[in-house]
Amino acid sequence: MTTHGDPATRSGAPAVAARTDPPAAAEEPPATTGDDSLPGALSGLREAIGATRYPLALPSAGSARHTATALTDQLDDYLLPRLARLDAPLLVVVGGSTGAGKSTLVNSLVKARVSAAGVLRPTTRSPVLVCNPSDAAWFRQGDLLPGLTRTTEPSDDPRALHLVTAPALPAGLAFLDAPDIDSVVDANRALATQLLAAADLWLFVTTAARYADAVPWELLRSARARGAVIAMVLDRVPAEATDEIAAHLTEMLAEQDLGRAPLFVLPETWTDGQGLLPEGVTAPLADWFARLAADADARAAVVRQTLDGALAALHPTVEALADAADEQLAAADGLDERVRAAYRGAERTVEQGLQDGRLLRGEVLARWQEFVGTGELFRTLEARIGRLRDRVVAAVTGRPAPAVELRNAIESQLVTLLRGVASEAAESAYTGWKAHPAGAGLLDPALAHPSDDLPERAERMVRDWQRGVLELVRVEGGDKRFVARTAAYAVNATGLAVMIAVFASTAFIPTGLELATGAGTTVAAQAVLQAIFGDQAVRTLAAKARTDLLARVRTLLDAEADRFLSRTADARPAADAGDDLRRAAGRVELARHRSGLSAADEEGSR
Ligand SMILES: Nc1nc2c(ncn2[C@@H]2O[C@H](COP(=O)(O)OP(=O)(O)OP(=O)(O)O)[C@@H](O)[C@H]2O)c(=O)[nH]1
Ligand SMILES: [Mg+2]
Repeated sequence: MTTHGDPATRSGAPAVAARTDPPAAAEEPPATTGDDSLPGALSGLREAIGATRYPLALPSAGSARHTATALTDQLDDYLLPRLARLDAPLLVVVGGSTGAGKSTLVNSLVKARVSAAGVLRPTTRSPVLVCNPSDAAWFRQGDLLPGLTRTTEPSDDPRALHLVTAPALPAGLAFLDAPDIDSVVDANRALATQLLAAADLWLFVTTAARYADAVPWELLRSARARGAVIAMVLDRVPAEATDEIAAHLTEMLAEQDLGRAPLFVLPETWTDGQGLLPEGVTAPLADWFARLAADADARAAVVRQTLDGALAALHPTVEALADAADEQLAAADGLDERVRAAYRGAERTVEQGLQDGRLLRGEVLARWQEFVGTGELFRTLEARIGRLRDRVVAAVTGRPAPAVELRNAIESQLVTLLRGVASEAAESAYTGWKAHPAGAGLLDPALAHPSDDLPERAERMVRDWQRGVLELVRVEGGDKRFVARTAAYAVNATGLAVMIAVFASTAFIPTGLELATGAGTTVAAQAVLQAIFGDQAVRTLAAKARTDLLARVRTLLDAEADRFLSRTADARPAADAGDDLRRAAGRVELARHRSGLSAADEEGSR
């Protein structure tokens, strides 16, 4: 048996490195409201962590989700209950590679077969906690590791904690035999990591064959970064290789800044009928723990060091969460912007379509020409709305069909335009998201096209608009003379003229090419158009009708864009989630310094 370093004589307690981190500058003011005690600050942090999600598939999201869960677990499993009871028994979590002999070692230290040891890997699936009978009440009440169900029988359930008492184990100290950290069983690995985060002291067990494995070193590094108190057992070392292996491991520990962790080297030996190791082999380790159990100050120093280390590690860890939350927000904004740009483009196309006369072609133009009829009645048009209306009324009197057809032509022209722009916008928003790492995950194929009921809604929207125009004409262009039987025609005809004016609202008049044929009709049509555009009353009505149409188009397209935007809204963290996290971590950091935990630790390890 070789013991490298004697922690008990070095510091009077197995406390390890003194923490030298400077106080996290007063970057955040202390909370002026709420509970600024350390437990209060930790509860606030827990809340801030719980309130933040990382659903968008960004490179930082996976590890943020993982970290958030691990931090919440650590707060619940260890930090909050430990702070509430600083004098509770010291918990030694025995962790390490599979089959390293962890259970055998725990059984041997407590001189009873409390945890099954075996040849089948992994043997330990459900953690076993062994303590002196006088400490059982504390562990049974479940403040520590509250997510694990206490059992009195051995179990294979990874969410169970088998509680055993052993009179041979002194009071004030408990061992938790954990599943293997490098398990082929996922649940084992996750549980082992969670248990280690709840340890006051991590007794890391490895063997001559396994000590260079990568996984344990990763965990050791993170435990070191957390300032946890660690002791090492190199188990089952063949006598002839002891010096060489111990020297190599010591070197590795020094390289990882773990040189001050006590190292116990146990030779390969036999187990007795109960599966226990000979007392002579475990004696140095047993003595070390006996001294620790007997020395309340030493135990308190270990607890404070691990606790303060874990608290100090919160700040940078939460900072990474806050950054990830900011990235989620920025990504959600970026995705929204792609959608908004696509649908703004659609709106602009409609607006342009209303300005460049594009809509005043084909069917609409033909129906318009038909509607105004032959030129006879339009040779001399007055620019007054009332007169114009007279003329138009005269033109359509007795010929309602062309009016209906014109109205339908306007409707279908607009609907066609809307379907086109909605298709383009959906496609552009879809492609924009597909090219974004966080966007692709939010898509479903239907989003590449306008919604199924878009044509129906567009038709309804255009008809509502047309009704609105007629209402406008009725209200604003109302003239008592037309309240007679011709009123409906008058309103209808003027309304249609206003709609046509909307389609050509920048004084666009169809070109000679469009109007080249059918001289009589086209002259009349053009004359009427000119009359319409020349008329201030019609221009005013048209401007209102145009604004109304664009507002309705916007509403329609907004509903289309919402199919995308609702997805980011569901995913988006609160606007200040990142800052909330930073503030909460800042408060913990301040409370930690005020608590004197770190100062006590520095004294303890001196
Ligand atoms: N000869 C000898 N056998 C040992 C020693 N330590 C453990 N064993 C045996 O090695 C096997 C594994 O030991 P366990 O104590 O179950 O190992 P473990 O680390 O708890 O394993 P998991 O729970 O699966 O991670 C058992 O068959 C033990 O009897 C030792 O020092 N010498
Ligand atoms: Mg085991």
